[in-house]
Amino acid sequence: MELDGVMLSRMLTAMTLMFHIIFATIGVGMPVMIAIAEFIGIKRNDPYYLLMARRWARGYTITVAVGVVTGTIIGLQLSLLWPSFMEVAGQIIALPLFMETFAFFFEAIFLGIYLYTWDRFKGKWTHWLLTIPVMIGSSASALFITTVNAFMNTPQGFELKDGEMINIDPIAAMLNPAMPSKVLHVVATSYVTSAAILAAIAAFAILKGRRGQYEQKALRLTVACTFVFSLLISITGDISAKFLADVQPEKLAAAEWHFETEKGADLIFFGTLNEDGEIENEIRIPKVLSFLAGNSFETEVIGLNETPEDERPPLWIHYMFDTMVSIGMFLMATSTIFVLMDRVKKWNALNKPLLLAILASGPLAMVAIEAGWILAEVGRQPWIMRGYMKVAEAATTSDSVGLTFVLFALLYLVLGIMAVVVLIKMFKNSPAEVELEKRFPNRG
Ligand code: HEB
Repeated sequence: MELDGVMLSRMLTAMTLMFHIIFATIGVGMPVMIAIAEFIGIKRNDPYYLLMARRWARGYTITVAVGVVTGTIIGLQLSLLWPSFMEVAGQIIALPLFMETFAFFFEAIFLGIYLYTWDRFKGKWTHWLLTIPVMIGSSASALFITTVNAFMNTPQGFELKDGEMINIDPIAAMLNPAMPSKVLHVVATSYVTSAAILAAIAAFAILKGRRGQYEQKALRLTVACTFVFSLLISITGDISAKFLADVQPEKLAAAEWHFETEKGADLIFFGTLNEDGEIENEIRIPKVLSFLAGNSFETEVIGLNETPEDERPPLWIHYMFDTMVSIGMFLMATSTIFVLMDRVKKWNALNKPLLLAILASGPLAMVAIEAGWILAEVGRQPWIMRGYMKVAEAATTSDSVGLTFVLFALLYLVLGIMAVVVLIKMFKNSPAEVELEKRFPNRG
């Protein structure tokens, strides 16, 4: 592999996005979890849930801070690394990019008020109401930024003449065909990932022997949320697959190693390709790809061979799809088993294997987020703006990207370590039970 400017620009962008998405995902999902915990706390007058909301909100500030830094870096890198793309597309995506910033400030302002007004209002619900603009702000910024990504997949709202955009209609560009499925899937997967991460933390505490009420209630709530949200992601994932089959068939075909157009197409799970390009060692589920593409086992699914050879996405994205879907099934299975076992008094839902599975589900959900984005981004190759501009045409011609790459890698390493250390310190010095005594000394 030759490390030219384009390759280095791609690597630097990929690294930045893969780091940023961790914090962005938590940023979208966590406000919802905080709002749910505080809601239950007020409703049942239960200090444990109120404490949960407080502690989650406190941890959330750290991840928001890192998200702001990496988000700003992305903005800078876009213009520095992809100047031709920004020159052409900049005018049309400026609107959603601006609205994302606006949504972020909206969220940040109310988050600030939320954090400083615990116990300051007469009515408890007044404080809870502040979670609504925070949730709206964070989910709206996901909506706007995903709109830009959707635009890169299905650009519309302009005409291209001599390399310049004319007749620009930014609203039409935002309402592009890929937008609904992507926004739904991104928001739903952020919710499930945040729930799964909080569940993993609760499971970890219980495995370490902290079996207090606080930990058990936190575990029940977060796993129940994982269960509900995992139903949502299977619906939105299905919508995404149907969208691809319809509008971006080459991405689905590459992800599914589906080479010939046919009806009753099989779903290929894992497997390998031999030298002749034949599929081996796969798990083959008859006709299910057709069903995924169009809700009937006889739907015709367009094969990769219909795409010109130099416009085919790399075939390794298949493994990204498999990883993402397997983890989705794992999340659904563990949360369902826990919720069921927890209902039956005789059964012990707090058994070690199940707790270990819940512990694993947090990091795994984040792996699925990364796999999903790699699938979506690499699956768009070779295009930066599908049908209009290839990645190679958009990159910078500067040759100092190599050093920049190393510097940013170090920066992310330091940021990542700092975030983890601060979070651990924050909670280690104040265990839940101690904090509960301090804040709610007169409870029942
Ligand atoms: Fe996913 C992406 C499907 C699960 C995360 N996904 C995606 C796609 C598809 C899918 C088709 C592509 C789209 C485009 O590109 O447009 N999924 C799916 C399914 C499932 C899933 C079917 C099963 C249920 N996911 C999942 C999970 C997760 C995810 C579990 C995590 C948690 N994805 C994701 C992401 C992405 C994806 C992040 C990127 C974005 C978009 O949407 O694109």
